[in-house]
Formats: sequence, C-alpha cells, structure tokens
Amino acid sequence: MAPWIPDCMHEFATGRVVRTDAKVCHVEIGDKVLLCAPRGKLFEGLEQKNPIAVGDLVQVDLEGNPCSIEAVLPRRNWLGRTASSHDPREQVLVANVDRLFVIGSLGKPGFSSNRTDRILAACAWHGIPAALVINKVDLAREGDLDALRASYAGANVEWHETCALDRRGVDRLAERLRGAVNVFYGASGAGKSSLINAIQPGLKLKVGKISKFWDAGKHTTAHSQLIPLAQGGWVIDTPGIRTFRLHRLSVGELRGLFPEIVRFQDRCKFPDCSHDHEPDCAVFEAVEQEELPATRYGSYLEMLDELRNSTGGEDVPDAEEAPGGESGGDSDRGSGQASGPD
Ligand SMILES: Nc1nc2c(ncn2[C@@H]2O[C@H](COP(=O)(O)OP(=O)(O)O)[C@@H](O)[C@H]2O)c(=O)[nH]1
Ligand SMILES: [Mg+2]
Ligand SMILES: [Zn+2]
Repeated sequence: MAPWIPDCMHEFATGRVVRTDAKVCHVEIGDKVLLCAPRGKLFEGLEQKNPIAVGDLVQVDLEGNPCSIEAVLPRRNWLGRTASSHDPREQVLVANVDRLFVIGSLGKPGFSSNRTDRILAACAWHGIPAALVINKVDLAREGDLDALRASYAGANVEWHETCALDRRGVDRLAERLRGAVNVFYGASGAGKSSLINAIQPGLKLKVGKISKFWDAGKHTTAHSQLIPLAQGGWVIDTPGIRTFRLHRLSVGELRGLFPEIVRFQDRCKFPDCSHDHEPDCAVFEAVEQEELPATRYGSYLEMLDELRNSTGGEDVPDAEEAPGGESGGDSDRGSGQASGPD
C-alpha cells in the first residue's frame, strides 16, 4: 500500500515562550524569537485561565503569518495563583522553572519573613526548587545575618548573601543562574534589578524603577518576560509586589510545606493536628523550646488562618510589609491588587 501523504506538509518546531502579550507570544526557537498566535483550540475546555505562560515549551506551526502555536507541551512545574476574586481559575504566571530566588534585603525594605515564607511554601507546593538571597549585606547590623541563618537552617533552602554594590556573593549567584530558567521574586526595592545588572551589566535594567514584566493584577497591558542571560539561561525580574493565595490548598497540605513542621509533627497527639490549638502539640512545644523558629511558625499560622477564612481565593494584600518599612512609593499597598510599579 502506498504511504499516506497529507495534503500540505507543515513544518513544525518546538520553542520556548519568552514573553506573552495580549494576542501573541514571543517564542524562542533556536537563535530566533518568533511572534506566534495561539490556536483557538488551546482555549477550549481550559481549567486554567491562560493556556500559555512564559516558560512554556510549545509546538509551533511555521507556516502562515503569524506562525501559530498548536500545542503546549506538558509542564514540569509552574507557579500559579487564583486569578482574581471574580475568577476562581488558576492563572499560570510562569512555567518550567528551574529555580525561584527569593530576594530579601537588609536595611530598606526590611526583610519580611512572612513574605519569604509564603513564597517558599508556594514553591514547595508547586515543586519549584527555591533559593533565598539576602541582599544588601553591606547594611547588616551585628547579629542580623546570624539570626536569619538560624531562622532558615531547617527550611531546606539554598542560601545566598549578596551585595549588588560591591558584588559580594554575585559571582556565586550568577553561577547558579547559568543555563536555567530562573525567577527573581521579592519586594520592590530589595535589589532584584541591581543584582541582575551586576550579573549582566549590559542589560541596564532601571534600578529603583518599577518594571512591567510581571502582570499579577488586572492590568492587561503588562507582560512578563524571560530575560536571556549572556552566559546561557534566563531570568524573570518580577515586581513581586504582593503575595498571592495558593490555588486549592487544604489545611493538611499546608502543613507539609514547612519542612521544620513536618519534622516535629509526628509527635503531636492528634495525627491531623493543625498545630494551632490542639493539646500536646509537638510543633508548638518545639517553638516554645526554640527548636523551631517562631517566625516560621508565625508564617504558618497566618497562612492557616487565611485558608480557614478563605472566601474563595481572593488575593492577600501585602499587609505584612506595612510595619516592616518597605521603602515608600508603592501605590498598591493594601489595595489587594498588584498595580504596575516596580
Ligand atoms: N546598600 C545597598 N543598596 C542596594 C543594594 N542592591 C540594591 N540597592 C539599592 O536599592 C534600591 C532598589 O534597588 P532595585 O534594584 O531597583 O530593587 P528592585 O525593586 O528589587 O528591582 C536602589 O537604590 C539600589 O541602588 C545592595 O546590595 N546594597
Ligand atoms: Mg526592579
Ligand atoms: Zn501539632
């Protein structure tokens, strides 16, 4: 029998989405970036809000103008959140992440254990390896760093201490970004852009200015983007202005996202102990004995409280930053929506 030959031979290629705009995606294929339009079928029967996110590997039909995205390859992992208070679907912010770097700073804005612990929990939930970068170590007061190291000793998180100004720790950080898809997450002013500039001076990201790379709010004009690194790999610089509620997380699952809590909870009297009110709670005792950092436990309790009072996934305003002294000027504070600036 003669082989079957389709009417038209389309040429396909696999590429990585490096940026998404309203109607088109920028897809890196080899050494080129092509503008591609997602096929309508990708939106059908979709559980998530967006069929395609930055970081997705996609199959592109190279015929036609623009080229079209025919399929999204299965994701290794992704960072997502509940889309909005009106839309319970999950919005995928970035897919196929090798590592998320939480950038915290000393001085201003002050280090927020709450913000940090939430995103570490989110990474654990989504299977994204996480690292913690303490930036502005030039501003450290005596004991600052020791206290932070102690708080995170049991958190299973890769640790960096950096100064973007004198480049302390920058080369080691740069080495960890090589060849990988990296997300920089942290409060406005923590030094994300400064660190990326120190790693790759040619980029000249605006320091002290708000970028629009990360559309976490309702602002459809903003986009997110993978910035290619000369050494290979990418980084997403995110405003990360606020934390976001994890999609469809249960109380039982939350407990598993804090490695220190997991370590003690076998000894609780009740196997389903939530560690906030039950008698003979080994986790609570560990906090009292200072074997488990109070800041980590506090972050857990706050997330637990939110889960219990959850009304269906409205995002959480960055209330924890108000007393911590985040540098002024963020117009979105307390509004519950990420507005653009970063
Ligand atoms: N002292 C000190 N200041 C820094 C350091 N890194 C960044 N900054 C300053 O912190 C401010 C905010 O930095 P930026 O990179 O824009 O933060 P981003 O909002 O996280 O991107 C700028 O004034 C930087 O010069 C650091 O390691 N030490
Ligand atoms: Mg910035
Ligand atoms: Zn307990």
